[in-house]
Amino acid sequence: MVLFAGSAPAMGAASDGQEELLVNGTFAAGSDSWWTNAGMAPDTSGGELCVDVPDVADPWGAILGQNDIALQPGSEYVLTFTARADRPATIRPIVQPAEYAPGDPYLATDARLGVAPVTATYTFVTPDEELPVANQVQFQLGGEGAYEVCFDDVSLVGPPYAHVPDTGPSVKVNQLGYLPDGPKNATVVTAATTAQPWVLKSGSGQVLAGGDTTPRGNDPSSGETVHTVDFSAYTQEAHDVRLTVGGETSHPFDIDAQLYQGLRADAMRLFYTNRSGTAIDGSVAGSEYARPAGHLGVLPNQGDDAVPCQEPKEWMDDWTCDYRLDVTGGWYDAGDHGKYVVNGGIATYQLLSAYERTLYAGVVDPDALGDSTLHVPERGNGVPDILDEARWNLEFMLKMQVPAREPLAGMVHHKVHDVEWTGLPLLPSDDPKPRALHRPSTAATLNLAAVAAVGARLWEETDPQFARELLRASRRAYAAAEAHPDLFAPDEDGDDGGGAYADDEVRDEFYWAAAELFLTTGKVRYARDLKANPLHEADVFSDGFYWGSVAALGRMDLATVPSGLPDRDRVRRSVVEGADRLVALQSGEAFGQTFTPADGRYPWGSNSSMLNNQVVIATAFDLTGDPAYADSVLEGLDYLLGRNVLGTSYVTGYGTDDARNQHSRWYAHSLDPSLPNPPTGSVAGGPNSSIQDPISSAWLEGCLPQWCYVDDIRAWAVNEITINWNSALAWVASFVADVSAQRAVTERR
Ligand code: 9MR
Repeated sequence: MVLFAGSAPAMGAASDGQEELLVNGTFAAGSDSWWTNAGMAPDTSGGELCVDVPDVADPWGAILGQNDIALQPGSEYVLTFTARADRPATIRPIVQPAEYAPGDPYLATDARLGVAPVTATYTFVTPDEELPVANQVQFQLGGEGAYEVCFDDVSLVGPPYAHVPDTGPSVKVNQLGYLPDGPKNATVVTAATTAQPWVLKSGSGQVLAGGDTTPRGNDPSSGETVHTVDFSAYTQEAHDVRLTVGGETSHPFDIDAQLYQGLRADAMRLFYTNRSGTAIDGSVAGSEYARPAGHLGVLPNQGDDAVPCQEPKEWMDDWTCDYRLDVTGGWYDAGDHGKYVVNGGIATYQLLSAYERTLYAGVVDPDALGDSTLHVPERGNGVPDILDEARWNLEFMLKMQVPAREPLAGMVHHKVHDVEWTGLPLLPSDDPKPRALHRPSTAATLNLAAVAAVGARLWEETDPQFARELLRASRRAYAAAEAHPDLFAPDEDGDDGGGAYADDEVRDEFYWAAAELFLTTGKVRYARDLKANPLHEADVFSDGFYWGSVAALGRMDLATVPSGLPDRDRVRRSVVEGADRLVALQSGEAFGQTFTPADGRYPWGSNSSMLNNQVVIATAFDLTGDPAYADSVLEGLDYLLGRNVLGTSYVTGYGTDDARNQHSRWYAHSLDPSLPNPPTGSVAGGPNSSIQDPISSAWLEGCLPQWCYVDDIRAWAVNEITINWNSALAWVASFVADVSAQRAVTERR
C-alpha cells in the first residue's frame, strides 16, 4: 500500500504497543545513527538531511541507511518519510535483514521524488519466522545521475521487539555436572513456601536419590522466591541424569570425576584466536577460526608496526611524542581490536599464575599444564604451552615501553587502538582505521613491572636471556613509575575507538609491582616498599580484584611463592581470612554465587568478579588444604554453568543452553553466518546492572542483577568476551581440574 501526501502519522505518536523504531528520524541530532556510502557527506544544517548523490551505475551504489533495527516476526510495520530532490528522481526505500545477514527484503519499492516534498507511507508485514538480530532501513539513491536529495521525518512504526528470555526449566543446575565427591547443589524457582520433594533420576528413569528442598525465601539477586536442593550425598558416577522438583525437570547433566579436564584447555583457546599480528592456523585453532594476520600493515589494515602517538587533547597536559613504535603482536582485548596494557597485563598474569601455582600447590600432575597441552602453534617446543601463550602478550607489553632518551623513558603506553570505533562484523585484517599510541600511564607502567617480574622468575630456567630482559624492563618500569607516580589514564580517553581503562588510584599497582619484584629478586628495597604501603595490612579481598584493583594479586603471591618476607605468616593468614569472608557470603547466596556486591548491583563483567573471588578461595585451599575451600570454588562454578535464574551457561560450548553470541567483531556468527561463534570455553561478561548498550538498555530496563543479561551480539555491556575474563576462567578451570585429579587419587588409595 502506498499513500502519498499528508497521511503520515506524527513522529513518535505511536500507540497500542506500537513504537518508533528509528533513531533520530527527524535529524535533530544531525546525521547520528545514519550511514551513507559512496563518500557522500550529508548536510543537516537546514533541519533536513540533504546529500549530493553522485552519478553511480547502480541504485545501491549510493545509500542512506540505518542499522540495528530489531523487528518482531509476523508483525505489521509502517515506514514513512518526507523527501524532495532538486530534479525528478526515483529512489528505492527498502527494509531488510542487515546486509551482513542476507535474506529477502520485507519491503522493497520505488518512490518517485520531485522538487516539491512528498510524504510516502508504506505498510508491510514481516515473515512469520525467526528474524535476524539486526535489520536495516535503506534508501538506495544511485543509478539516477547526479542530483541532490533531502529527507525529513523518517519513521518506522510497529511493535518493538519484545524480549522474553527462555529461562528453561525452573530447576537450575550446573548443566555440565558435578564431581562424584564434590558438592551438588541446585536452585529451584518456585512460589511454594514449604519444602518440596526432589528426586534424582538416571536417563532411563531409574531413581538414584531423593529428599526435600530447603525453602530460601526471596533471593535479592534475582527477585525470585527460591528453594535449594543439596544432593551431595549421592557420590556415584552417573551420566545424563536429571533432577525433578514439583513436576519440573532440570536439563540433563553428568556426575563425573573427569568433568573439568576439558575446560582447563578450552578456557585457554580464546587467547590464541585473539592473537594479533599473526595468521591464525586452522589446524591448531579449528578450521573456522583460521584468518589472516591482523594489523601487520597489509591493506586495508594500517598496521601496528609503526604507530604514532594520539592527537593532542585538552586532558593531556601538553604531552605528545614524535616517535613511532612497533607494537605488533599481543592479544586483542575483546570483541574490539584494541590492545590495552592493564587488561592484557592482568590476563597475562593470570595465565602465568595458573602455571606458577602448579609449582607450589602440590598438584598430582605437574605436567597437566606442560608442553603440548593447549591449542597453540608452539606445541612440542619443550616449553609449557601456557607460558608460550602468555609470552605472546608479554612481548607486546615490552614493546609498549617508552624508549630510552625520550622524556618518559621507561613508562608504558596505556593502550593502542583505532582512532575511531568500527562496526560489526569486521575481521582484524579488514580494519581500515589508523591506530594510535595513548599517553603512558603509571598504572600501565606498574602493571608491566609486575607481570614482567613474574615472567623473569618463570623463564629463568628455560630462557635465561628472556628472563633477564623481563627483569630489566620491570625494574626500569618500576623506577619510571616512582618518578611519575600520578600520570593517570582518564575517563575522557575512552570516547574514540577504544575503552578508557581509566585508573587514578595506583597504590595497588605499586603494591603488586613491589610484591612481584621482591619475590623475583629478594631485594630488601622492595620489601621496604611493601611495608610502607598501607595496602600491605589492609583487607584487599572484600571488594574483589580486577584490572583496576590489583593489590590482592600481590598479596596472594606473597602468600604462595616462597620468599623470606618477614611477615609471611601474617600474609598467608590474611588470604585465608579474606577467603573466609567470601565463603560466608556465598553461603547466603541461593544460587551459590561467589560474589555479593555491597550495593546489590552487578558490575560490568560480573562473571569475572565471581571467578576472581574463586581464585582467592582456591588460594586459601592451596594454603590450608581444607577441602571446604575447594568445594566452595566448585559450587561457585555451578552458577556460571547454568545454576542461575536465566538457566544460561555463560561458557560457550558447555551445558545445554550456553551463551554463544558474545559481542565480537570476528566471532560474529549471528551477524554473518560465514563467521564462527566464539571458541568453546569462552565466558561471557555476564549480568551488568548498568545495561549501557542500546540492546540491553532497551530490552532489560529495570532488571534485577541476574536478569541483566541477554545473549545478543550487540549487547556489548553484558555479553562481551574479554581476555581478562577468560584468564580468570582459565585459572579456576585449571584449579578444579587439579582438585578433581587429586580427589580421584585420594579415593583410589
Ligand atoms: O571490562 C571493562 C569494564 O571494567 C569497564 O567498566 C568498561 C568501561 O570502561 O570497559 C570494559 O572493558 C572493555 C574495554 O573498554 C574495551 N574492550 C572491551 C572491554 C570489555 O567490555
